[in-house]
Amino acid sequence: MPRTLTVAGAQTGPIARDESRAAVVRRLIALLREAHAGGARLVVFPELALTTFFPRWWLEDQAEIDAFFEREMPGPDTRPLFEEAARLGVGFYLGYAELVEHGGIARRFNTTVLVDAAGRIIGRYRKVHLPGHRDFLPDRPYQHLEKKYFEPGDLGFPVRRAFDANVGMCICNDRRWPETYRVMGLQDVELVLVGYNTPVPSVMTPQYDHLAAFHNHLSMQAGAYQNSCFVVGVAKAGREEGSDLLAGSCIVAPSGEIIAQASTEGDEVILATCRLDLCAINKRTTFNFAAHRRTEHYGLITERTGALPPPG
Ligand code: ING
Repeated sequence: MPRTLTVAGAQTGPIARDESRAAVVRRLIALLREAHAGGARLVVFPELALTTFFPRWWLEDQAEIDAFFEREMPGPDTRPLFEEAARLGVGFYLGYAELVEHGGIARRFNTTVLVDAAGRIIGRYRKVHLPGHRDFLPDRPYQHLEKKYFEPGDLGFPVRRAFDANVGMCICNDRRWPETYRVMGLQDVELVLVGYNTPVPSVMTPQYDHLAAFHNHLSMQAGAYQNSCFVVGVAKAGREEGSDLLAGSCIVAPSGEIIAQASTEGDEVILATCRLDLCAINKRTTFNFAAHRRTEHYGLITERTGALPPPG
């Protein structure tokens, strides 16, 4: 009997700055119900799925900034999503801005939680790779200030057993870094869940804006293939507060093939029944890490942060 898991990507269209949490949660519940009707046992929502992508703005008033953060998960506005998911027996990945007090100090992370079919949080991940810049850049149509509003994640890239699979999570820019997938690959990950908010133009690399969709899929297909796992990438998409966000939500097989893909820039459910045993094909052969990796030559990957050119 093959081990399968039907997963849904619940792409959302834009979220307006003044859209209430309750209104957004109603949209998420509608997507969850559609995914459940399609047979999904696990639903992946985007990064920062409860609010507009506020790092596009330079904000100075801390109360205004903190209005985009959740101090509890679930809280009064998000509990209906947890309750409906538990009623339907569906698990989910939910990205949001997390504000947590550690020893009386406020910490702010770009976070996601993994929730099981009973509505319990069984995993948490905090975004490690924060793109963009920390200071106001006056010559840009909008900013990308994740380094201003969030701390780098402090939980690593854990993989846990859930939904009868080895499941890992990451967020948005993490999907562009091979280290993200390899750390999870070394934990035998079979399913990587990743939500994203990808502004186009990116304001950092206008030279590549015409390749935004290609680089999005390239990153996830490479990660899936090189670590022989499924990747579920889910966008918040569309024109959001005057800034375009890339769509292209997709589900990638361990072969690197895209097996499901969104075709709109709005709220849309994509579905795939993942045959998890397909992960074993390359885990046992091409990417049999134990048989082929030579870690004695990989030291620079963790010893050195930035690139150093050869002498001379
Ligand atoms: N967004 C973008 C992402 O990694 C970006 C930032 C865009 C980086 C384009 C490089 C090129 O998809 C977030 N939120 O990380």
